[in-house]
Amino acid sequence: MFIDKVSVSLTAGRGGDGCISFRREKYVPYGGPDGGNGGKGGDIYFEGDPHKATLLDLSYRPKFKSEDGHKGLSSGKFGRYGEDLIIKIPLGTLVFKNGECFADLKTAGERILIVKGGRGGRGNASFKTGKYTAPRIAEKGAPGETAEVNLELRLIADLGFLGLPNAGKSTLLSQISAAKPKIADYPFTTLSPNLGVVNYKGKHFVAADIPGIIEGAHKGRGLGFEFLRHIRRTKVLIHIIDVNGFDGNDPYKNYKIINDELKKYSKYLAKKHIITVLNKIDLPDSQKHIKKFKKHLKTKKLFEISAATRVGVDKLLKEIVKMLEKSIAFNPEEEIKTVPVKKYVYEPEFKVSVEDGVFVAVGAKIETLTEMTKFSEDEALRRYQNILKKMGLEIELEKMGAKPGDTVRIGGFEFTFEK
Ligand SMILES: Nc1nc2c(ncn2[C@@H]2O[C@H](COP(=O)(O)OP(=O)(O)OP(=O)(O)O)[C@@H](O)[C@H]2O)c(=O)[nH]1
Ligand SMILES: [Mg+2]
Repeated sequence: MFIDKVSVSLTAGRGGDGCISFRREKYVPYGGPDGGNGGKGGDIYFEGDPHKATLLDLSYRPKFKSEDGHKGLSSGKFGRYGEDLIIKIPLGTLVFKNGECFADLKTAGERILIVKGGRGGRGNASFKTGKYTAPRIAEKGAPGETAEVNLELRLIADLGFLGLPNAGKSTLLSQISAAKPKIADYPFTTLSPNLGVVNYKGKHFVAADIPGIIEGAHKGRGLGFEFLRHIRRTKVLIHIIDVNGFDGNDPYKNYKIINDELKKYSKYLAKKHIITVLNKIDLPDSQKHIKKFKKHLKTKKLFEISAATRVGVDKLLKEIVKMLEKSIAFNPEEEIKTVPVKKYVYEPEFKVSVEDGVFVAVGAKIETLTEMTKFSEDEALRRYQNILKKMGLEIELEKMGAKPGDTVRIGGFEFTFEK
C-alpha cells in the first residue's frame, strides 16, 4: 500500500530526576552533598532513508516516544541520558510541525531534530553554596517536548509521467524498467504512483508513473490533483497521449485538456520541460491521427512510440537522458519554503488569569519549574516559593485580587494562596 500523508505525535523523553545524597566516609563526620544530576531525556529525529518509498509503516504506529533520562546517583554520578529515537522516512518527505513546513528531507542520512528531550533535574550537590552546605534539595527532570507532526511525501524522481487515463503510462514504465505496474484496458488502473529505475546504456534514472488525470481534475474530478505533487520535483516530464484519442476526443483536444489542467494546478509545473509522446502507433489509423496532430502542434518536438511493441522507445529514452543531463538549467528544483529551525519568541515569565474563581498562572518557565520541583521535600518547596516570589508572582496574584485561601493553579498543580 502506498501512503503519502500521515500525522504522528511525538513525545521526547523526560529528564531524569536529580538525586539527594550525602557523602559517607570514614572519619568524615559531615560528608557534603553528593547527589548527581539526572540524565537528559532522549531527542527524536527524522532521518532520510533512500530505501523507503512510502509512509505506510508510520501510519500503523502514529505515536512515538523516546527514552526518559535516568535518575542521578550518589557519589556525584550523573544519570544516563535517555536514548535518542531516530525515525526513518523516505527521501522527499516534507515535515510540517505545528502547521509550518519545518524540514524537507532530500538527502540520504540527513537528520533533523524534531523534539528535544527534557533537561535532567539537578542533584543536591548542585545546590551547595558557601552558606548552604548541606542542601536537601533536588529537581525532578524536565518534561520532553511534544509535537504533532504532519508528513507529506513528494517522491523524488527524475522523470515524471503525465497523461489521461489509459494512455499507456504504466505500459511504458514496465517496458523501460523492472517495475511491474498493473496494466489494463480501462481508466484508473493505476491508483497510486509506481516508481521504476531505468537503465539506458549504463545511465540510471528514476521514473514515476502516476494515476491519470482527467478534465476537471482541478475541481476534484477523477482522482483530482492528489498525485500530481509526486511529479512536482521531477526534472523532466513526459506527456503520454493515446494517438487514437480518449473519451471521444481526438488526441490534440486531449493534449490541450491536460495542459490546461496542469496550468491550473501549478504554473511552475506547466513551465517544466515536457516531452510530448504519441503512444499506440501500432494501431491501425494511427498515421492519420499523427498527421492531424502535427498540423496543430508544429513547433514542439514530438515522439511517436508504441509502448506495447517498443517501437520508438529507444529514441525517446535517448532524448530523456539528454534532457536530464541538461535539466538543471531547464528545471531548477522547486523551492519549498521551510521555516528556520529555531524561532525565538519572547514570552513573559508568566501570565495570570482567573477561571471560575481559580487563579491560573501560565508560562513555560513557571510551568517547567513546577514540573521539576519535588514538593515532598521541604527545602525544594521553600526554594520553589522563593523563586516564584522573586519572579513577582505573589504581587501579581494580589493585584488580580487573590486572598489567602484562594486556589492557584500552575500547570497540573493546585496550591492554596498564602502570604
Ligand atoms: N495497442 C497498444 N496498446 C497499448 C499500448 N500501450 C498501452 N496499451 C494498452 O492500453 C491500455 C492501458 O494501458 P496502461 O499502461 O494501463 O495505461 P495507463 O496510462 O497506465 O492508464 P491508467 O493507469 O488508467 O492511467 C492497456 O490495455 C494496454 O495494453 C500500445 O503501445 N499499443
Ligand atoms: Mg497506469
